[in-house]
Amino acid sequence: MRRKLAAGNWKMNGTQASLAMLEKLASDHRDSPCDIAVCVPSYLLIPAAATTATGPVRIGAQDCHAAPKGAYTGDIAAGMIADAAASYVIVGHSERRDAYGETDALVRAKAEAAQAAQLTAIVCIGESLAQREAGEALPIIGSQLAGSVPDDSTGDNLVVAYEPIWAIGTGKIPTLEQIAEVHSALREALVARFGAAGNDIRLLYGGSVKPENAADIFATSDVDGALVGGASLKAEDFSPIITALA
Ligand code: G2H
Repeated sequence: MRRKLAAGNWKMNGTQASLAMLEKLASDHRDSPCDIAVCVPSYLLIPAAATTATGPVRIGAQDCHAAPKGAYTGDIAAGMIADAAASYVIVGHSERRDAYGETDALVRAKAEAAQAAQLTAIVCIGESLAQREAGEALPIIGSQLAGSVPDDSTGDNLVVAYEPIWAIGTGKIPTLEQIAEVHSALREALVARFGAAGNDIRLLYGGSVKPENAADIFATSDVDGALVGGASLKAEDFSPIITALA
């Protein structure tokens, strides 16, 4: 049975003052049957993990380098994220694929580094609007999945997030049928590659998830939770999303 996961992605938002929100989430959802994660900017990893050490909220980073250490100015290694007592790291978010030209091969190397550091990699994939309109969504997503996911993946060290690029921060979401179609194709591909263990890997939907649409998205088959950006910045928005998942 896959545990549901509500993961927030603060992107380049939040300050030390935002840590109070994590305490509120932890207290409001201390009996939640779901996993809860918040992926914070790197400089908040240590205080966020310290703030949430005993509650239901786990902390994640938003990217890592593929190398364990070295002369990579400005980057952070997966081992450093683990050393901060964080549990997750997002890799291959479309904002990074776009801004930094990150390829599937690089995303896979980062996910491998994350798994080697005992972190759970949240690997993001998703099609552009042009690809969707050209009828290429499924093949594109299938190829991103094949190229970005490491061979040693399990339900413990990998989460896949389907984030159609055109739905990110735009308020638009795919139809529930489109989400179901993609998630079912992803599940099939994971089982084809990993056998029964492919059934243990969680599939999140991401892109303009809000309190108003969360319940419908979570009722969609093969959706095990959400990766939430804008609506994870305030407890009053993220909290009802977590509740809708339970
Ligand atoms: C997609 C998502 C979080 P938002 O990037 O990863 O952001 O919920 O703001 O669309």
